[in-house]
Amino acid sequence: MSRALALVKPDGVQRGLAGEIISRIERKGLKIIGIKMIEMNSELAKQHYSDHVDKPFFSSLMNYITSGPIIALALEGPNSVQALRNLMGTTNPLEATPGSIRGDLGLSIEKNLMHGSDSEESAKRELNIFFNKVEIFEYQRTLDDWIIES
Ligand code: IDP
Ligand code: MG
Repeated sequence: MSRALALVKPDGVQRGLAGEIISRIERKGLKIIGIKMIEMNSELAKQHYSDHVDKPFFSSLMNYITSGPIIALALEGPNSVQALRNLMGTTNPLEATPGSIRGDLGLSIEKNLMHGSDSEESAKRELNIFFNKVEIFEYQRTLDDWIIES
């Protein structure tokens, strides 16, 4: 079982698509083990996107991601990183597969609705940034035998 971080970015919240995005994550079978609305400050944003500090779009990304509330989700499931990345679609919504969240709902490479961890290693790092221990809930779902290989 692995864990991943998803964020509904400020445009997702503003456009009233948080429910749709979270619903798709739930319907896929990923288990929500943590959820909260926060507004990212520049310190948090820099920490989260530290890999992108040298990119030409970094300052624009900082403005965008701190421009309004986001919803952070801690997720669990078999290969949850891969499941989430496939559900989300590629970075540029214009190239994302129809059926994916970005492919169906977005047009902007920057305002692309959501974030999803890109590896197990970054998932661990990112979950530590957004959630502390008491905000993560470990519980059994009675339906899991129908969703997950035993
Ligand atoms: P990802 O969100 O699909 O993992 P990353 O390459 O990690 O994509 O980029 C982080 C975020 O930076 C993207 O989700 C998007 O909001 C923004 N971004 C990425 N590439 C560009 C670009 O070329 N122009 C503007 N913003 C970008
Ligand atoms: Mg990324």
